[in-house]
Amino acid sequence: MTGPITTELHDDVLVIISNNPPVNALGAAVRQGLEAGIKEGLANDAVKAMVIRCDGRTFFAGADITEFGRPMQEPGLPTVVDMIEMADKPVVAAIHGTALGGGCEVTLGCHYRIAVPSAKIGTPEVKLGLLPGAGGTQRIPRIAGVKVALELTAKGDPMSAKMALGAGLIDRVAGEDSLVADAIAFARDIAAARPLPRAREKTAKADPEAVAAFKKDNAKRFRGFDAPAANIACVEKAADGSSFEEGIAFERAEFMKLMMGVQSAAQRHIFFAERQAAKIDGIDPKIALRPIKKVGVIGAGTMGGGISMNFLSAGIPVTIVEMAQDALDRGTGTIRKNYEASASKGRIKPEQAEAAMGALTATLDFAALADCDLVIEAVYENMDVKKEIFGKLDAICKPGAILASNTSYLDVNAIAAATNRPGDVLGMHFFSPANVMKLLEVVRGEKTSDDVLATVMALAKTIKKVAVVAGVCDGFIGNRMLKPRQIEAMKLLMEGATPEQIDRVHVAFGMPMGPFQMSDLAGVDIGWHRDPTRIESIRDALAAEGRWGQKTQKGFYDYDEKRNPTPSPRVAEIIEDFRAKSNMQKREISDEEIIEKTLYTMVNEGALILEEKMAQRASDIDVVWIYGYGWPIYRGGPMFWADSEGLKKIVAGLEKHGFAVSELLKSKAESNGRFN
Ligand code: T1G
Repeated sequence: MTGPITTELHDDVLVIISNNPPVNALGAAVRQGLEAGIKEGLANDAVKAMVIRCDGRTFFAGADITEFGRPMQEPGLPTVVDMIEMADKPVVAAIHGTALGGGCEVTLGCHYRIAVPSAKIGTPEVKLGLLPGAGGTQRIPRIAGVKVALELTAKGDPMSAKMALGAGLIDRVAGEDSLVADAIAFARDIAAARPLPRAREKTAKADPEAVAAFKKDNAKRFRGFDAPAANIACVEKAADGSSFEEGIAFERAEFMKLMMGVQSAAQRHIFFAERQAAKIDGIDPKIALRPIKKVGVIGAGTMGGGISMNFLSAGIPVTIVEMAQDALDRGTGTIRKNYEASASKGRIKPEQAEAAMGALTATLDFAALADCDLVIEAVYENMDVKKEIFGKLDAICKPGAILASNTSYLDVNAIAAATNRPGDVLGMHFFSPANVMKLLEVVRGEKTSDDVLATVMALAKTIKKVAVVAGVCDGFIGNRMLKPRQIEAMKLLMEGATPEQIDRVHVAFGMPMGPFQMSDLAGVDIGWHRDPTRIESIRDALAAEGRWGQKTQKGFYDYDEKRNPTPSPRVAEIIEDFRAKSNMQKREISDEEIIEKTLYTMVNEGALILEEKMAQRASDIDVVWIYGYGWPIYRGGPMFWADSEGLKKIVAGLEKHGFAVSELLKSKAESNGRFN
């Protein structure tokens, strides 16, 4: 046999092997090879049972997502799965790595399943805006029941081999290093067993209470998404007394609806965009990286503590430095509290928390950073302070150490110029809370060397961050686009909109919160000049009255003790005062105008970022906004969203309100182009 599938005859057991790196995706050649392999086993009388297994790091990790949107080549995956299930000889799935999506569905078509303890099994299609389209929504309920099926399909998180054994989704657990032998032995054990267990012949018991509870428990998580409801409907169909064929037809129809929809296109876009962001154009992916065995963090505040936890949790020792003992104690105390909280919630084992704390060295002695391979400065945003720190680091850190600033907008080139080793300097902009938010903007200075950049991008994966390369400009990528949004939102207040109207429009769009809710959370006083007598803006007026946001129980909203917001009459007065002083007339503001002024301007800024090469690609900008600001993933990020809205419409909206449109956006709109 040619192509990615080969077969091996072990006496009376035929082993069908896939070798399709990197993840044995079920592309056309694999499906064709599987079909041929099964036919070979059925045609050979010496074969009493078959095993399907994969070489490389994982069992089939799903359909080949790169094939979506292109004409499907026969045989389709449902056909292959049906063929396996209807075989009149037993077929055993030998599972390692991650049997996901179509890979899981191949196992469900098999009559028996054996997995190594470290294997994971699941149907994450919902994370791509889809559902298991090769019978998974009909077979899982029949094998494991409605409850398990809801969790696996509508939430999309995989389960361990142990849990899958408990749920009946696998029949045996193999030795971690003896899967092939154990699978062949298992196949021989059951070779004569009849009737062959076929999921399609089982019955799923309806469980309306479980469905209702599941919908209620996940209402917030599913808000705005189409796919979860479709998965739930398919699982209900499997248990409503319909025949397997009726269920499959229903699943197919629901799958095609999702596949043709913009949400799945958006979520598939982000799946690849996130992986593309890790690649640095123009740098050899095999470039030698600098070993990072020990990390130093300067500053034990909220950011320094959160940054330290990323490395400690990845098993990388951290030396954290502060200027004063009480600040150091507060910082390390917060780190310990965070780990203890995670352990008490069962997110990590107590011994993991202990190990992390054991790898933390806290000191007031700057010289302790001398043997660190990477030092991250996380002190407050003052250029003079940062220059002084980097000058000191230059003097004490060993040659080859990487020096990074966590600055969120200051000029990384100026910081690098404070050292004699600008090639070793770059920005690592973490998002608060740094131990939770997945986004890391890696800011490439003019002189940052390639291996330093590549080292930090690879390190980001180690600490489970989604990293995006940004150029040196005010606000890099994310905050640079946030700026026009916040400016336009404030202007709209002067023209007659209210904070709650603008926030409502953004939340309805799918953002986790609107501009003013975000200001109250982050702090209205951030960046304020602190002079209560100098009142030049609505924000100055709020800050001057101590309306600093949630932390003072009042900001753009008033808050009760549970931090529930209510519109503030005082804020309305302040806005009215400013409007009067500026001789502005209040007018009706439409929701559409709010979108045009706050989101179209963000897209325009994104286009300028691309023009100035401050981002490598439009999809990187999408990744920044999904992972740094909660942009709804089913809209694919600002640039993908603009493409789906139509760039001509974006340009028209900007011009209608007198905004200068970026050349790149204009030219793309004129040529019916897209950013992605
Ligand atoms: N199709 C095509 N390419 C894939 C792929 C897939 N399913 N999964 C991964 N890749 C590529 C990925 O783009 C990257 O490429 C490389 O493999 C390594 O991936 C009918 C319709 C398996 C847990 O959703 O979750 O089946 O960047 O960097 O961190 O019902 O990949 O190297 O060029 O992520 O070790 C359902 C998606 C599909 C699983 C491995 N399956 N994949 O993680 O490596 S829809 C999924 C993952 C479906 C059926 C339906 C992860 C992983 P490059 P990686 P990793």
